[in-house]
Amino acid sequence: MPDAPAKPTISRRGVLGFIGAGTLALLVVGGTQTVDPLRRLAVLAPYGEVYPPGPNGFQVNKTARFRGITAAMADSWSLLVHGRNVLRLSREELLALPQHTHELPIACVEGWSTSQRWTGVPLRDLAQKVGLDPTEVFVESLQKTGSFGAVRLSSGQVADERSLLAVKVNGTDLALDHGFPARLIIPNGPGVHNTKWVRRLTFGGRS
Ligand SMILES: Nc1nc2c(c(=O)[nH]1)N[C@H]1C(S)=C(S)[C@@H](COP(=O)(O)O)O[C@H]1N2
Ligand SMILES: [Mo]
Repeated sequence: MPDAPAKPTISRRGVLGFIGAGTLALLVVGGTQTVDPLRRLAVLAPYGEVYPPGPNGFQVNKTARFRGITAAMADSWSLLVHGRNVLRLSREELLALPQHTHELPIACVEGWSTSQRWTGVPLRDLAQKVGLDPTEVFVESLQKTGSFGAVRLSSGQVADERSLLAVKVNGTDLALDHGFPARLIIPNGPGVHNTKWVRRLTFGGRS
Protein backbone atom coordinates (compact mmCIF):
# COMPACT_ATOMS: atom_id res chain seq x y z
CA MET A 1 0.00 0.00 0.00
CA PRO A 2 1.46 3.41 -0.98
CA ASP A 3 2.27 5.94 1.70
CA ALA A 4 -0.55 8.28 2.57
CA PRO A 5 -0.09 11.66 0.81
CA ALA A 6 1.45 14.35 2.94
CA LYS A 7 -1.04 16.42 4.83
CA PRO A 8 -1.74 19.61 2.86
CA THR A 9 -0.21 22.66 4.47
CA ILE A 10 -3.07 24.96 3.47
CA SER A 11 -6.69 23.95 3.07
CA ARG A 12 -8.67 24.53 -0.12
CA ARG A 13 -10.87 26.91 1.79
CA GLY A 14 -7.77 28.77 2.97
CA VAL A 15 -6.58 29.19 -0.61
CA LEU A 16 -9.96 30.40 -1.81
CA GLY A 17 -10.22 32.82 1.09
CA PHE A 18 -6.77 34.20 0.27
CA ILE A 19 -7.64 34.68 -3.40
CA GLY A 20 -10.90 36.31 -2.38
CA ALA A 21 -9.08 38.78 -0.17
CA GLY A 22 -6.59 39.55 -2.94
CA THR A 23 -9.37 40.20 -5.44
CA LEU A 24 -11.20 42.43 -2.99
CA ALA A 25 -8.03 44.40 -2.27
CA LEU A 26 -7.51 44.83 -6.00
CA LEU A 27 -11.05 46.12 -6.50
CA VAL A 28 -10.42 48.71 -3.81
CA VAL A 29 -7.04 49.71 -5.22
CA GLY A 30 -8.00 49.43 -8.88
CA GLY A 31 -11.13 51.56 -8.79
CA THR A 32 -12.86 51.59 -12.16
CA GLN A 33 -10.04 50.21 -14.25
CA THR A 34 -10.76 46.89 -15.91
CA VAL A 35 -8.46 44.00 -15.15
CA ASP A 36 -8.77 40.58 -16.72
CA PRO A 37 -9.16 37.62 -14.35
CA LEU A 38 -5.57 36.36 -14.71
CA ARG A 39 -4.16 39.77 -13.87
CA ARG A 40 -6.37 39.78 -10.78
CA LEU A 41 -4.57 36.74 -9.49
CA ALA A 42 -1.25 38.41 -10.22
CA VAL A 43 -1.73 40.81 -7.31
CA LEU A 44 -1.16 37.81 -5.02
CA ALA A 45 2.48 37.64 -6.08
CA PRO A 46 4.73 39.85 -3.99
CA TYR A 47 6.92 41.76 -6.44
CA GLY A 48 7.14 44.14 -9.36
CA GLU A 49 5.97 43.15 -12.81
CA VAL A 50 3.00 41.20 -11.58
CA TYR A 51 1.17 44.12 -9.99
CA PRO A 52 -1.83 45.14 -12.10
CA PRO A 53 -1.30 47.77 -14.79
CA GLY A 54 -2.62 51.28 -14.23
CA PRO A 55 -3.27 54.40 -16.29
CA ASN A 56 -0.33 55.48 -18.52
CA GLY A 57 0.57 51.77 -18.57
CA PHE A 58 2.09 51.34 -15.10
CA GLN A 59 1.01 50.76 -11.54
CA VAL A 60 -0.35 53.31 -9.07
CA ASN A 61 0.32 53.91 -5.37
CA LYS A 62 -2.03 55.54 -4.12
CA THR A 63 -4.95 56.53 -6.37
CA ALA A 64 -6.25 60.09 -6.61
CA ARG A 65 -9.56 58.95 -5.15
CA PHE A 66 -7.83 57.29 -2.18
CA ARG A 67 -5.94 60.54 -1.48
CA GLY A 68 -8.99 62.80 -1.93
CA ILE A 69 -7.84 64.38 -5.20
CA THR A 70 -10.60 65.21 -7.71
CA ALA A 71 -10.53 66.26 -11.36
CA ALA A 72 -12.05 69.60 -10.30
CA MET A 73 -9.11 70.25 -7.96
CA ALA A 74 -6.70 69.50 -10.80
CA ASP A 75 -8.59 71.75 -13.22
CA SER A 76 -8.47 74.79 -10.93
CA TRP A 77 -4.81 74.12 -10.09
CA SER A 78 -1.89 76.47 -10.37
CA LEU A 79 1.66 75.91 -9.13
CA LEU A 80 3.14 78.12 -6.40
CA VAL A 81 6.90 78.54 -6.30
CA HIS A 82 8.45 80.35 -3.33
CA GLY A 83 12.03 81.65 -3.21
CA ARG A 84 13.36 85.20 -3.27
CA ASN A 85 10.13 86.03 -5.04
CA VAL A 86 6.88 84.12 -5.43
CA LEU A 87 5.70 82.75 -8.73
CA ARG A 88 2.32 81.36 -9.69
CA LEU A 89 2.26 79.22 -12.83
CA SER A 90 -0.68 77.72 -14.69
CA ARG A 91 -0.14 74.36 -16.34
CA GLU A 92 0.12 76.14 -19.70
CA GLU A 93 2.84 78.43 -18.31
CA LEU A 94 4.67 75.41 -16.92
CA LEU A 95 4.47 73.68 -20.32
CA ALA A 96 5.85 76.83 -21.97
CA LEU A 97 9.11 76.53 -19.97
CA PRO A 98 11.97 74.45 -21.48
CA GLN A 99 10.98 70.79 -21.09
CA HIS A 100 13.44 68.02 -20.27
CA THR A 101 12.90 64.28 -20.73
CA HIS A 102 14.56 61.50 -18.71
CA GLU A 103 13.99 57.78 -18.32
CA LEU A 104 13.75 57.32 -14.56
CA PRO A 105 12.46 54.62 -12.21
CA ILE A 106 9.97 54.76 -9.37
CA ALA A 107 11.11 52.27 -6.75
CA CYS A 108 8.42 51.69 -4.15
CA VAL A 109 9.44 50.27 -0.78
CA GLU A 110 6.36 48.04 -1.03
CA GLY A 111 8.37 45.92 -3.45
CA TRP A 112 7.81 47.00 -7.03
CA SER A 113 9.52 49.35 -9.42
CA THR A 114 8.86 50.72 -12.86
CA SER A 115 10.86 52.84 -15.27
CA GLN A 116 9.18 55.41 -17.52
CA ARG A 117 10.06 58.37 -19.75
CA TRP A 118 9.19 61.54 -17.87
CA THR A 119 8.96 65.07 -19.25
CA GLY A 120 8.86 68.25 -17.23
CA VAL A 121 10.79 71.18 -15.81
CA PRO A 122 13.98 70.57 -13.77
CA LEU A 123 13.63 71.71 -10.15
CA ARG A 124 16.85 73.70 -10.54
CA ASP A 125 15.21 75.77 -13.31
CA LEU A 126 12.27 76.53 -11.03
CA ALA A 127 14.67 77.57 -8.24
CA GLN A 128 16.37 79.87 -10.70
CA LYS A 129 13.00 81.37 -11.67
CA VAL A 130 12.55 82.51 -8.07
CA GLY A 131 16.10 83.86 -7.86
CA LEU A 132 17.94 80.98 -6.19
CA ASP A 133 20.79 78.61 -6.97
CA PRO A 134 19.94 74.96 -6.20
CA THR A 135 18.97 74.83 -2.56
CA GLU A 136 16.81 72.49 -0.49
CA VAL A 137 13.12 72.52 -1.23
CA PHE A 138 9.94 71.72 0.66
CA VAL A 139 7.31 70.24 -1.65
CA GLU A 140 3.60 70.15 -0.82
CA SER A 141 0.83 68.24 -2.57
CA LEU A 142 -2.83 69.11 -3.06
CA GLN A 143 -3.33 66.09 -0.80
CA LYS A 144 -4.59 67.27 2.59
CA THR A 145 -4.52 64.10 4.70
CA GLY A 146 -2.64 60.81 4.87
CA SER A 147 0.99 60.01 4.23
CA PHE A 148 3.36 61.27 1.53
CA GLY A 149 1.60 64.61 0.96
CA ALA A 150 4.84 66.55 1.40
CA VAL A 151 8.56 65.94 1.11
CA ARG A 152 11.80 67.79 1.80
CA LEU A 153 14.57 67.38 -0.79
CA SER A 154 18.25 68.23 -0.35
CA SER A 155 20.08 70.86 -2.39
CA GLY A 156 21.94 67.97 -4.03
CA GLN A 157 18.68 66.47 -5.24
CA VAL A 158 17.56 69.85 -6.55
CA ALA A 159 20.90 70.40 -8.28
CA ASP A 160 20.56 67.12 -10.23
CA GLU A 161 19.23 68.18 -13.62
CA ARG A 162 17.23 64.94 -13.84
CA SER A 163 15.08 65.96 -10.84
CA LEU A 164 11.87 67.02 -12.54
CA LEU A 165 8.55 68.56 -11.85
CA ALA A 166 7.01 66.19 -14.41
CA VAL A 167 3.92 67.03 -16.43
CA LYS A 168 4.01 64.18 -18.94
CA VAL A 169 4.99 60.54 -19.07
CA ASN A 170 5.81 58.62 -22.25
CA GLY A 171 4.79 61.67 -24.26
CA THR A 172 1.26 62.02 -22.87
CA ASP A 173 -0.26 64.00 -20.01
CA LEU A 174 0.01 62.42 -16.59
CA ALA A 175 -3.12 60.56 -15.54
CA LEU A 176 -4.77 61.96 -12.41
CA ASP A 177 -3.75 58.79 -10.55
CA HIS A 178 -0.11 59.41 -11.52
CA GLY A 179 -0.09 62.97 -10.20
CA PHE A 180 -1.69 65.26 -12.80
CA PRO A 181 -1.27 68.24 -13.13
CA ALA A 182 2.39 67.88 -11.97
CA ARG A 183 4.52 65.54 -9.85
CA LEU A 184 8.07 65.09 -8.68
CA ILE A 185 10.37 62.55 -10.32
CA ILE A 186 13.64 62.30 -8.43
CA PRO A 187 16.53 59.96 -9.36
CA ASN A 188 18.06 57.57 -6.82
CA GLY A 189 15.42 58.01 -4.14
CA PRO A 190 12.64 55.92 -2.65
CA GLY A 191 9.22 56.06 -4.35
CA VAL A 192 7.88 58.38 -1.65
CA HIS A 193 10.13 61.20 -2.87
CA ASN A 194 8.09 61.36 -6.07
CA THR A 195 5.28 63.50 -4.66
CA LYS A 196 2.12 63.54 -6.78
CA TRP A 197 -0.28 66.47 -7.34
CA VAL A 198 2.39 69.02 -6.41
CA ARG A 199 0.85 72.32 -5.33
CA ARG A 200 3.73 74.32 -3.87
CA LEU A 201 7.54 74.35 -3.98
CA THR A 202 9.30 76.33 -1.26
CA PHE A 203 13.00 76.74 -2.07
CA GLY A 204 15.51 77.84 0.54
CA GLY A 205 14.65 75.60 3.46
CA ARG A 206 11.74 77.53 4.89
CA SER A 207 8.38 76.06 6.07
N1 LIG B 1 0.81 62.98 -2.85
C1 LIG B 1 1.28 61.71 -2.88
N2 LIG B 1 2.36 61.42 -3.58
C2 LIG B 1 2.83 60.16 -3.62
C3 LIG B 1 2.20 59.12 -2.90
C4 LIG B 1 1.05 59.45 -2.14
O1 LIG B 1 0.43 58.61 -1.49
N3 LIG B 1 0.61 60.76 -2.16
N4 LIG B 1 2.72 57.84 -2.93
C5 LIG B 1 4.17 57.75 -3.19
C6 LIG B 1 4.64 56.40 -3.38
S1 LIG B 1 4.72 55.42 -2.01
C7 LIG B 1 5.10 55.95 -4.58
S2 LIG B 1 5.86 54.44 -4.74
C8 LIG B 1 4.90 56.73 -5.81
C9 LIG B 1 4.14 55.91 -6.83
O2 LIG B 1 3.83 56.67 -7.97
P1 LIG B 1 2.69 56.19 -8.96
O3 LIG B 1 1.44 55.99 -8.16
O4 LIG B 1 2.55 57.21 -10.02
O5 LIG B 1 3.17 54.86 -9.54
O6 LIG B 1 4.21 57.95 -5.58
C10 LIG B 1 4.59 58.60 -4.38
N5 LIG B 1 3.95 59.90 -4.35
MO1 LIG C 1 5.97 53.71 -2.53
